[in-house]
Amino acid sequence: MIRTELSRSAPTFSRAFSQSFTRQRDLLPTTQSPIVSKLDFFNSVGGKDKQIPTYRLLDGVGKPLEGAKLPDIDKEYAQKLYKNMQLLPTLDNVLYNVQRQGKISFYHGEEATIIGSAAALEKDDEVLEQGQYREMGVLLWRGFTIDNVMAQVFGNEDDTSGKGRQMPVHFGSPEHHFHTISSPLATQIPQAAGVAYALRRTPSRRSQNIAACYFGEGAASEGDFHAGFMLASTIPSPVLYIARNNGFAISTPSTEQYNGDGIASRGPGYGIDTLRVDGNDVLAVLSAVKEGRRRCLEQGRAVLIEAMSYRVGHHSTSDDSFAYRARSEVEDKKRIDNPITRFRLFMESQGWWSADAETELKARLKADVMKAFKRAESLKRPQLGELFTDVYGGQEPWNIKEQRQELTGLLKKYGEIWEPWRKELGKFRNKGQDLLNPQGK
Ligand SMILES: Cc1ncc(C[n+]2csc(CCOP(=O)(O)OP(=O)(O)O)c2C)c(N)n1
Ligand SMILES: [Mg+2]
Repeated sequence: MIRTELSRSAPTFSRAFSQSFTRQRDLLPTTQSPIVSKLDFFNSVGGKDKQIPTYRLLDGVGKPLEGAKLPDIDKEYAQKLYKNMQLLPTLDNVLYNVQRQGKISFYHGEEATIIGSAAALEKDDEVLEQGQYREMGVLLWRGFTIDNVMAQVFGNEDDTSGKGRQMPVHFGSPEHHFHTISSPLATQIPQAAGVAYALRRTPSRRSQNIAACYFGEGAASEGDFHAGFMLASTIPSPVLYIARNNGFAISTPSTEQYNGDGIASRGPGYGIDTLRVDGNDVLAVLSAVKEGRRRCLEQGRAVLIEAMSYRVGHHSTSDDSFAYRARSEVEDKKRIDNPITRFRLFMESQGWWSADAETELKARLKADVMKAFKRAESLKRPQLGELFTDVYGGQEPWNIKEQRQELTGLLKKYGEIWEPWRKELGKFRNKGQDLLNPQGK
């Protein structure tokens, strides 16, 4: 309409000029966004009223979907995946029943997401995970032992993660490229973008390694999520974000956590390649994370995978989830869609697993975990003076020196004569003598 009026009111314009004017005017500045004339709000990246689909290979009873391209795995590899998946609930159960350290968090229900992704990463990819917990399976897959786990949980002298100075299940291991966990949620998301950028700038690791960053759908509500995604989006670097959407952030259900289509819908907003995967299907997670990793390296850019699952266990030992969800809901999920059962049924259908193997595995894992538990319990805590080592790199600063002196003074005053202190000191290697008598005289 306007065009017609314009050409009528400007009869001296040449035809060529008028056409180019029209073309330019039909484009928006700085975008190739197609122009439509229908007033149509949308709230889904999948198109009108559609939800983002979920990638899956095995159905609920372990049968491959029609057209599913299964990853190329053999019997040994499948058994390794399965054993690692089974180890997580075994550790859960033992720690749950015997825990005396306050808060320990659990894994029930997310074994496929954790082990499937662990298996898809290279062992020297840098892993950053959510404050506190659920990705211990990645460490175990990489060779961190059950003894290592127990030493950290008990904070004994064998604890290589933090010499007994961290909260339980706050693991870390430079040897396993596993960055030490810190409690505040989502802090690892911008850090992972930075780690990936550092990888890109390190010639020996560029195009070789990625940073893999796990977080829950609850953590994705933190400001750090957006800061991290912005950084990863605008400063391209190979970071693979794995969002575990397990339906809950402690007692907050995901229905109250966001109003969009999960976490996956946010990826395209940041220009990040995104996939939603069935987090209870270990083979689908394995394939998805392998492909995500490949894309990260090939494009040198961030990728987002949202793994859909359900947190079957309580949030932690300090949570009773039946206060905010029905016991029957949990029982139903356990029965209908159990990631371990699903994979076991698949293995059985391949002739790779049997009832006898199952009984033997469960008994062996339980015995291994109990043995490590008893050993960890019997060990001393590190020397008390370790409290002050490795706090900072380089020269020890004055405040640490001052604190050591203060504690030594208190030990001299109360260590021998006050029963609660005497008793407590007995739990440490050398009973505080490394501070009281550093020369060993
Ligand atoms: C910044 C911050 N806020 C609150 C908490 C307390 N907190 C610990 S775990 C958790 C829930 C996290 O939920 P989600 O991210 O979905 O992970 P999930 O526990 O389901 O694996 C909360 C709120 C925290 N650790 N850090
Ligand atoms: Mg959650």
